[in-house]
Amino acid sequence: MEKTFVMIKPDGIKRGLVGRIIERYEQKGLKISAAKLVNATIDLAEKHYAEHASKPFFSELISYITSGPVMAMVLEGPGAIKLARIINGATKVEDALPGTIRGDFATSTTENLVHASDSLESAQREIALWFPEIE
Ligand code: 3AN
Repeated sequence: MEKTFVMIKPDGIKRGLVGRIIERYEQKGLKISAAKLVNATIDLAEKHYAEHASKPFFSELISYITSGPVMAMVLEGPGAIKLARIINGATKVEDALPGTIRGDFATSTTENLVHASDSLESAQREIALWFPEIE
């Protein structure tokens, strides 16, 4: 069964949207195989977003993701990687369609509530990074 790494970011926790966000993955058949609240260190956040290190929004992204707890999850199911990203919606707030998590709830591109791995490689890397205790 395919696995993906999904994270509800600090704005999702602060706004009390955890239940409504998780419901969307579950109602499309994705199962939670691991979940925990994490206060990400700067080191963990920088490793997670390593591919964005040279982007102008990098420092803002790191401060945001370490500004409060995140809900880190491994979700599994057929086509889990693509499905979780479709459920999340587009990265840019103005492109995220109604019916997606970001389309319905996000109000900014930086604070866009959720993350999901974008490929099999990213999923494996991110699951190992956030859940080193999982084999
Ligand atoms: P996604 O989370 O949809 O895979 P990425 O990987 O391109 O998007 O970007 C990672 C995170 O960086 C986004 N979730 C968002 O918080 C932030 N981000 C991406 N592009 C921008 C941007 N143009 N301005 C501000 N923040 C951005």
